[in-house]
Amino acid sequence: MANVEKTLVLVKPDGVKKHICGEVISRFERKGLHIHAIKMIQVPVELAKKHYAEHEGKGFFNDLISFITSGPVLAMVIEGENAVAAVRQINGATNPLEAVPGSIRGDFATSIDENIVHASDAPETAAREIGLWFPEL
Ligand SMILES: Nc1nc2c(ncn2[C@@H]2O[C@H](COP(=O)(O)OP(=O)(O)OP(=O)(O)O)[C@@H](O)[C@H]2O)c(=O)[nH]1
Ligand SMILES: [Mg+2]
Repeated sequence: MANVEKTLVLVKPDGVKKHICGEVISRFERKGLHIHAIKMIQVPVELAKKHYAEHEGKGFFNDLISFITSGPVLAMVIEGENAVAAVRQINGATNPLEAVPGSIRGDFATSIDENIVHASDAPETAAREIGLWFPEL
């Protein structure tokens, strides 16, 4: 297999509350990707701030931190060929109203504030985020 990558995926509190963790996992598995690591976590504010550091100073930063710490999150390392791009394709566009039907955000969300999933946006970002969320790996 060429270009095997790992990427960090979160099912955010809205996805956990909607009981669609299994649905989300199933979509990655059906694509041919593999779950390398997985855990349920109540996110400490410090971890949330490090994770979203690139958005610090933006108008929606405080809402982002409040939301991601509002309930349990399912954190996963997903592995496979071209995993970074493949997972973002399955997740769909950031704004669920622009995400195509058939993508997770297109199928299960209506607002950019609560868009079910997170995924790393590049291999370098994935390495940083996996280090933050899975320091034990
Ligand atoms: N309210 C609001 N939220 C935003 C906006 N842009 C991004 N967000 C939120 O911030 C999160 C992170 O933004 P980005 O990293 O730019 O988007 P992304 O990479 O598609 O989404 P993630 O996989 O969650 O990182 C998004 O998932 C949104 O929930 C915005 O303009 N307004
Ligand atoms: Mg992002």
